[in-house]
Amino acid sequence: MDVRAAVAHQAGQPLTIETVQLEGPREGEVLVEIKATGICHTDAFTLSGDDPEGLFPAILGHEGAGVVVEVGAGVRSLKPGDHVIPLYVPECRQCNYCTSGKTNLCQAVRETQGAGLMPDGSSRFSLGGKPVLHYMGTSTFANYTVVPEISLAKIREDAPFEKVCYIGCGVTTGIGAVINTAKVEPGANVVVFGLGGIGLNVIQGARLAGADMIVGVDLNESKRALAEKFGMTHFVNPKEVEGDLVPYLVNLTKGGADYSFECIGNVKTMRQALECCHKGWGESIIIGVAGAGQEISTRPFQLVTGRVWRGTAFGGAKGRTQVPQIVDWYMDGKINIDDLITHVMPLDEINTAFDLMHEGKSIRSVVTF
Ligand code: NAD
Ligand code: AHE
Ligand code: ZN
Repeated sequence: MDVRAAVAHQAGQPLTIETVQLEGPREGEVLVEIKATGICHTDAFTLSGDDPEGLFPAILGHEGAGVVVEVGAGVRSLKPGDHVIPLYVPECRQCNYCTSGKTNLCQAVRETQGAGLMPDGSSRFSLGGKPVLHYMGTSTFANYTVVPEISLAKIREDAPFEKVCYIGCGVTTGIGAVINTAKVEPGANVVVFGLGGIGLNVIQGARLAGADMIVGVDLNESKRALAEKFGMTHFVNPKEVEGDLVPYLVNLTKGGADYSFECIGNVKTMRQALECCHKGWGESIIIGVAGAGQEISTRPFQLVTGRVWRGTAFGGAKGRTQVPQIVDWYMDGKINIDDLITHVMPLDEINTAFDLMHEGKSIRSVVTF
């Protein structure tokens, strides 16, 4: 079938809107009509050429929501008409990662997914007879996409696509990092580096968890008001701090953060996030994604003296199980998504979403089809 897609032909170039061909679902696969997709910083990161796994031409996008149109042979858990959120971290419930009880990082299709292919090693998308690659197993920058059954969370039918698509990455990543990964406890002091589409969800997660002090760190003053609305108690602009940021934050939190979260993707702020943690127990969670060749460093003494450095993907969430619950939280008014979706646009204007992100003018842009 013909589908409308934003194609990434080359690193560093804008996406082009084209009609591409999409084959139907094979065994264990599902054809989904995408109704809405968010644009995450990770899409921009891959498009920039900094992603070691970035491959072109590809159809990017990993924060979508839509409706099942057709299922391939052997698909049992979904049927046409079901509302779904595609998952870049699947949940097969059978691999030793899924059954370990220690991680959400299902590996059932990770190898082919990282190569831009479906689990059988081929692509369903093509243009002029040449394959176009999938991205993160989801490729939501197209009005139709094919996704493995294990990479789809079934959600309730009254949830608005243009809002809950954000649960496909940013919301779950931020809130999940607090609840699943850090397991922040009531009364904890939290420092959040980067108040964008992820960091603001860390802040609302910290408020849900009952954190006491929630410090937000960002170079962009315009993020302050929204962060306060979501629960930030103290704002720090590093440009306005005299001297080093780390002792400033340690002093502000009266000894250091119980938990810090890096939501930028900058290896310098990753170090600051670790080192602003409380001696003896502070834990720093890396969420931001850093480019090829970048490495983190610190004095080992920081770890010897009890600070813990951890990371999280998709907020540690097992998607088929937890995403429907997070949709319920939104529908019950327990979490706020609406105020974070600052821009909505048609697919034709998707490059504007990248511009707004780079200019620091949006939190989340959503494309509706
Ligand atoms: P964003 O662009 O919306 O937000 C980044 C924020 O960081 C902005 O507010 C910006 O002003 C601020 N910032 C930039 N440099 C700074 C600095 N030196 N000091 C302080 N603040 C600074 O991006 P996002 O969509 O929120 O994504 C954030 C990061 O998280 C990206 O690296 C993205 O790739 C990553 N990410 C990771 C996961 C995961 O599962 N681990 C999931 C989603 C996104
Ligand atoms: N491909 C990159 C890393 C990109 C990355 O870290 N992706 C996160 C999700 S970011 C969502 O916005 C992730 O889930 N990682 C786990 C995984 O298995 O990919 C690289 O550096 O190679
Ligand atoms: Zn993302």
